[in-house]
Amino acid sequence: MGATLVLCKPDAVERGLVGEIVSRFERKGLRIAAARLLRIDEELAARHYAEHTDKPFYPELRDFIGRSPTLALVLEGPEGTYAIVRSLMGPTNPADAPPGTIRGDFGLEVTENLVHGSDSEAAAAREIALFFGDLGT
Ligand code: FUP
Repeated sequence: MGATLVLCKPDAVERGLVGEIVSRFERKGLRIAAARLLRIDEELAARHYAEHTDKPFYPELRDFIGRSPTLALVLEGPEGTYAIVRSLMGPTNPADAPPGTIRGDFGLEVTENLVHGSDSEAAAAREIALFFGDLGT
């Protein structure tokens, strides 16, 4: 069994693409284990994107991720679920993402890239605790 954190970012919620995105994960066979709609404030953004806070793009990323609600999900599936999720998402920059991926089908630029998925088992454990630790998932 594996689990990973997925964020449907503010652009996905604003554009009404949450159903489409979640449906793709469900049709793949992954299961929703937890979900919550929240606005990511500056403190949570800095913890979630700790490795990016010194990067030049961080202020734009922080403002974007907090501008309206995000749907956070824990998805469960086989071992390596985080990698399955990332393959369905496509590369970070939607301009490079092939058709058939979420970013390739719905995105145009790197900040507003619709979704986040943990990039390793360790990151998944850390990020699930960050977003759902208080719920005991
Ligand atoms: P990913 O793992 O695909 O979410 O990508 P990264 O961890 O490398 O980047 C995290 C977020 O930072 C991306 F979703 C978008 C944003 N970003 C930029 O806005 N500009 C960049 O040059 C790189 C990343």
